[in-house]
Amino acid sequence: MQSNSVTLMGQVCSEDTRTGVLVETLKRSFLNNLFYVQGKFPGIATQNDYYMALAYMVRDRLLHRWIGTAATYTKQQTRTVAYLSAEFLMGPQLGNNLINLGIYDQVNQAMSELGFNLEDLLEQEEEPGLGNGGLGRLAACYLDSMATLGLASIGYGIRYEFGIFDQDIRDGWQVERTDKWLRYGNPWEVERPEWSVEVKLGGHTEHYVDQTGRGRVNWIPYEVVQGIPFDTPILGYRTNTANTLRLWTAQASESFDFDAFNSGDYLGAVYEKMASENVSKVLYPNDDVSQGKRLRLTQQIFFVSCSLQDMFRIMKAQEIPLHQFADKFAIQLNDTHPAIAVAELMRLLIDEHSMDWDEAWGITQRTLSYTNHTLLPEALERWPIDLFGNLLPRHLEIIYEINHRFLDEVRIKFPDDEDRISRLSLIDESGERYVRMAHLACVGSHAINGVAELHTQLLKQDVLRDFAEMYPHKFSNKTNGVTPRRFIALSNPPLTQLITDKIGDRWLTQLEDLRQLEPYAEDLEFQHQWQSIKRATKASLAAYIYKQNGISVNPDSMFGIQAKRIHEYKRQHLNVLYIITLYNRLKANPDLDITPRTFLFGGKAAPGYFMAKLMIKLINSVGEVVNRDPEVRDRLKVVFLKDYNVKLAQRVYPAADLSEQISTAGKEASGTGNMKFALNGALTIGTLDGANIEIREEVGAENFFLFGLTAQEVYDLRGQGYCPRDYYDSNPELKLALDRINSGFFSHGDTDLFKPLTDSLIYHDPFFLLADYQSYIEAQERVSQLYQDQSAWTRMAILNVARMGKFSSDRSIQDYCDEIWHVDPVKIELSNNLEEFF
Ligand code: GLG
Repeated sequence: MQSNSVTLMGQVCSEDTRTGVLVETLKRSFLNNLFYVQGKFPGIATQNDYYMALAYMVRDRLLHRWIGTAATYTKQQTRTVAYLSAEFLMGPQLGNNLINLGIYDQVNQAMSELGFNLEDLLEQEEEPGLGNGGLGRLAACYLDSMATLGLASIGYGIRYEFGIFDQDIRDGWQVERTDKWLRYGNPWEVERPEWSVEVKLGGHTEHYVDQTGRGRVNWIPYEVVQGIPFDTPILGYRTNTANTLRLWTAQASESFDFDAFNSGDYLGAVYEKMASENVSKVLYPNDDVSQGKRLRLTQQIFFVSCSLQDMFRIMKAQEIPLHQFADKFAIQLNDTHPAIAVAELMRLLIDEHSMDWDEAWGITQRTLSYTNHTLLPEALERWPIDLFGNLLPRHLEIIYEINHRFLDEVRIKFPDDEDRISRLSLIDESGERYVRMAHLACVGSHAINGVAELHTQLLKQDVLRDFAEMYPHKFSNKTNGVTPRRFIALSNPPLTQLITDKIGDRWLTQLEDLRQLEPYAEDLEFQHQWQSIKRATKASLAAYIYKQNGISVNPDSMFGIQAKRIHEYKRQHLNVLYIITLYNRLKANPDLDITPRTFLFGGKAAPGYFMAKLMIKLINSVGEVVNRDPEVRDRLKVVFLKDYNVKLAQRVYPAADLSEQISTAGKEASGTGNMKFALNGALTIGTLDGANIEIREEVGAENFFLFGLTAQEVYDLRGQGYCPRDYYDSNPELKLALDRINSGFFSHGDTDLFKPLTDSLIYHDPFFLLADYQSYIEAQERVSQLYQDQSAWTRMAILNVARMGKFSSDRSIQDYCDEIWHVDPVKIELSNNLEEFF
């Protein structure tokens, strides 16, 4: 048989015939779903009905792989990675599944033959915004890579009814609206009520000795919440593997409040039931800050306990003895949000499965590993002892016992060092007493990692220094990565095609192959194609901006984009200071020859973060003045794109010329947007922070716009007593920019509006904007200069893409496999014979 022909019903036929048959089958299956699942016909069907019919059609095609995968894992009792994360920022599923199934083009054809536009239907999907930003999106990229590499894995998390809020902008301010993402149903999930579990909360413990003389503990909870799993298939790219994302929904337990019902307090009992359901109601909208709220801790124990109990169920179903738990599962804790797993796994093994302490502790440590995602002190989770003991009395006892044994170990290694003991203790006793979750995670895990080289180094040097001295062997670095399937193949089809035409399509799973593009960097013909793709994606973003914001931007201007959560450490306001500086120059000299620029921002601020919200207002206020000033003559435009989410991100990355990665050195653990921009051919202006450092190493210093203090210099300057006011006084352009804000120029004469922001900069400047200002301005000047030479710019952009291979999440996951999880890929053979399952 020739490679481009296949056997169909006993006949050898051409690829074309096969495609034709597939397209016909797809059309039929789409219509079947519209009629028999949605119960609609074209006369009354809505756009959403069509989306749903298409989604179900695709899901039908997934199920075969999903079932085949589960059957293989069950039969082979496969070692499995359990990725525990409070957030999974998955993004829309339909397009990605089409890409991974390899039927995007055929579905496109089928839809257009039926008179639909596939892109419109893709647009219809409401994305599950079950995460805040980088951490949740990383979890999603990792699921994609694990499935693509053929690794058995389950993602465990919470099925929040309300994900991250939708962001509106009114009068330049952020306004939050609830995200009712489940409103029209979710075609990708399957409810599994038969695998529900119960989670105990509150109450007290009773200690007693059983008949065998063994000390035992009985935990009598105040309430019990039920967790119901909802499964979503996670398809690998062009493989048979389809893993599972299992998210838990909280429901009132049926077994529990019979007392209340029986005592006649019917409404009271129903009310209590409703309260349990709040557990999975809403995602906490804070990125990199811990809030210390009881409901948050409840969410954590809820999903961790549900997930661990689910693993016990799987062990039992596969008849694997419990002492082999660490051989069956490798559990990765995505930050400290699931760190309670240390105590919960101990509790399940000891209290519920009668294992002795030492064996249980050995299993716990061998099973768990912990990823830290931040150095910011305000992000480190600590729980007041009272709150903790009140909600989790048994866990607190277990933590005390872990701590007792751990501190004895410390005393042996570091005799007579009481300071060290109090620094390392799982309990912070310096004032009000707290449980330190990062310490719990460090003690209970066999591996601890940071997410970029610098971050890991700073962890060892600073935040987790005592642990690094105690357990040096536990520490390693795992630099983040992103999936090229969603962030190039799906979001940038023309670039994907151009690359594939030159080097074949293996790069989508072997991203290092992009190196083969290097020789084309100088090729004028190739540069030209590259430029026209960039121009087209910019034009399409410009059309979107016009529709959303009513602002017309010039696709031939340079698009510089800063899209990420709004945070002082990420320094969106440094970018604004540059915009004002350029504006001031134009006002002083209207004929100044500058590179026309469009400054784009996107990102949400935590609803309680006043300064971040003020930064959004500042961006919009500056935009309002600059965009309308006739003297600017369209050479500067400032746009705030509202409601930045995965869907919008996929539009934004391909259209960027310049990627703004300008955090204060030593603050951004890694960043992953930096990778997505560079992979789509944007050049980076950035500090030596997080993964920027490694990106610069890979692409070459000459192809990266560096500025600013190093982490060490920031540290030293802070130590010497940093005085931002000196920079303000001595730099006329900086002074002018800040004074313009303060004068009320951007705020209809209101001189108070931005004062909190400018005062903070001039008198405190915790993130060293003023110290980095001049260096940033100079780097931006180099950017503008280079942009004038389109061929040189494009050459650099091509080299950037060609050298970004390291930043595939496939590489990150391979590192986790080799150095932490020790799991191997599993081949999934699909059979068409359903009988085989019996
Ligand atoms: C964190 C960090 C980011 C990091 C991400 C994924 O702030 O720098 O890239 O996790 O590791 N809270 C986050 O988003």
